[in-house]
Amino acid sequence: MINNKIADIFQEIGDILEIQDENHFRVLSYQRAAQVIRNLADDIEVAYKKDPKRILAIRGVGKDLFSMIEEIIKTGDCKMHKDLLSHFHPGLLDMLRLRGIGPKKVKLIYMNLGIKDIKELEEAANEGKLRDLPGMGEKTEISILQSIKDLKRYSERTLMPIALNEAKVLIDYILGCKEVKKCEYAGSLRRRQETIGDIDILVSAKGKAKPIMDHFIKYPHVDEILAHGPTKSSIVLNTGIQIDLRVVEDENFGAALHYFTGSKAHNIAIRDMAKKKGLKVNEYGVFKGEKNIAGKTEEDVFKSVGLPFIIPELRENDGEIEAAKKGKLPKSIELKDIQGDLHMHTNASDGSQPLEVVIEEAFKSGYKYIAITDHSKSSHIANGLDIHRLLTQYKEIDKLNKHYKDKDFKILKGSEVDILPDGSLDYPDEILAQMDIFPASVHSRFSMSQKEMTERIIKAIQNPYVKIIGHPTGRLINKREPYEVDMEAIIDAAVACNTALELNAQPARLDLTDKYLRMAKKKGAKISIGTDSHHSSQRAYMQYGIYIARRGWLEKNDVINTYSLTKLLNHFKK
Ligand code: DGT
Ligand code: CA
Ligand code: CA
Ligand code: ZN
Repeated sequence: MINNKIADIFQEIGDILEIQDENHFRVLSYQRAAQVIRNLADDIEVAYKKDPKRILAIRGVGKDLFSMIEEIIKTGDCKMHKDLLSHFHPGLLDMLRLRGIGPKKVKLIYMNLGIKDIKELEEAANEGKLRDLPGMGEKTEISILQSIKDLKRYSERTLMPIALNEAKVLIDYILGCKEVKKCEYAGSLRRRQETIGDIDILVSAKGKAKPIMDHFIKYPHVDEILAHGPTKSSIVLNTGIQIDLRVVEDENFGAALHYFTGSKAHNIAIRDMAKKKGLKVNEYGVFKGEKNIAGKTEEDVFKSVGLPFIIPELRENDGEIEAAKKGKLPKSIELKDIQGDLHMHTNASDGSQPLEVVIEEAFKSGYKYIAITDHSKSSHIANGLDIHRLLTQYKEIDKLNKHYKDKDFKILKGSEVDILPDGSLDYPDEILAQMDIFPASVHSRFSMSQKEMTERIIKAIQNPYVKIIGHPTGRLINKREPYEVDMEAIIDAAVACNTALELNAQPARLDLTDKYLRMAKKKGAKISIGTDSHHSSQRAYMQYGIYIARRGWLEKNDVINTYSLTKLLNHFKK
């Protein structure tokens, strides 16, 4: 319906005019029209096409607004709206999305303090600068900070691991309904994208769908029910995550799973390919004329268009279909290929468990080796180890290695060594020489220019003691942008120096990203998937690293911690 679009445009015009202190009645005319139009039951476009005069009959729509509506119907755009926006700080409109903040408050804050966006507003509220404005106080500041938090929660994409855990619990709940036959999640979550917009869940029913829908919307963690229909329902959980549930026919489950797994671009490419073979692909199946020839499983769908199964992680229409045609899909890495973890912290720095617990847990998990990599001395906040503490830890490790000697398990001496701003490392060479393997990471001075940062990291890559570069872009998803760095140059240097790059598996890092992993693979760089774990429970993060590695087209041999201990140590010897 075009109504919402028109209403949004009018609302924005009204808000901008109000912030700009325009005539009160003019402001109101846009805001009221927006409200009326949003509540109309009839589609304005349909009404207009039947008879344009019908639009003039809408309450609050006079000649001016009529011609704007006509313009939006005909061109999809509104010139006045665009002109207004082009002379306006867009951040001021974002501020309006905060609960309890209207145009009047935005104007007051902007005029008095020059605050132009939510970030500046948050800073000002934290610094107590808002409380002295007329009509505001400490309480207003607190409530503004709360609404900023809420807005972030609802507008940011959810980290894949968080969505994955939500989905697992929810699916268990859905399976608790007797009418459910199958239940699986699809969408970006199944493709293991690093962040998730919403979670798409498919179910097939043994009988009627209605009891499933009724069960679904009664999920205890529901904050809001957006839709409750016979075959599709949507809810928002109290974590802010939206869930779409669709009921599909069991005999079409595979086709639906393929369709709703996406990506959209992959679906379109498959559909076009099928068309050339005289087939039609949609969420109900693969059709030859009227006949549905493949819908039961995803394998059937791929087979019917002449392709082998393509794992969800690769379905981005980024070469996977061509590779599948040629039989050149990667033999994707799996969790069971992993032999050890080369990035782990203990409570000597900022981890939460003592050395022997970290080690025993890793041993019990079946790993063949781990590297203990506590922070180095310059990472003060993380309680980085000075040389004395480091060497004491190494003595402990020697002792523990004796204990595990006959158990096919080795503790490697390491450290997560800071790469200092000039590219040198945080310990002298004679200390580095005592380490078996370690990641070197940037933890300071993130704001360097791209040239400086690239040189800094390349210098570390060239250091003969450095075997791995930790979390190479430094980004924290939804929190901190990656630092400026020429990743192509980094990868080239890593290849030249036989230095591996890390895929840090912390949910908010997932760094390197799938795109760079693929670039690294193409250029022949090796990857170390490290959990950067600060507690044994974070061993589970390895799985997230594996998902992203699969999205980066990585195979077992691209990842050094799939190697046996001997192969790993030999790899760096030369
Ligand atoms: P998200 O939720 O933003 O993280 O990303 P997705 O990929 O989960 O997207 P979503 O939830 O909008 O839709 C789920 C899947 O449904 C999507 O991956 C592919 C399929 N799909 C949605 N819309 C279309 C469409 O217009 N055409 C085709 N071919 N597929 C679509
Ligand atoms: Ca989705
Ligand atoms: Ca969806
Ligand atoms: Zn780090």
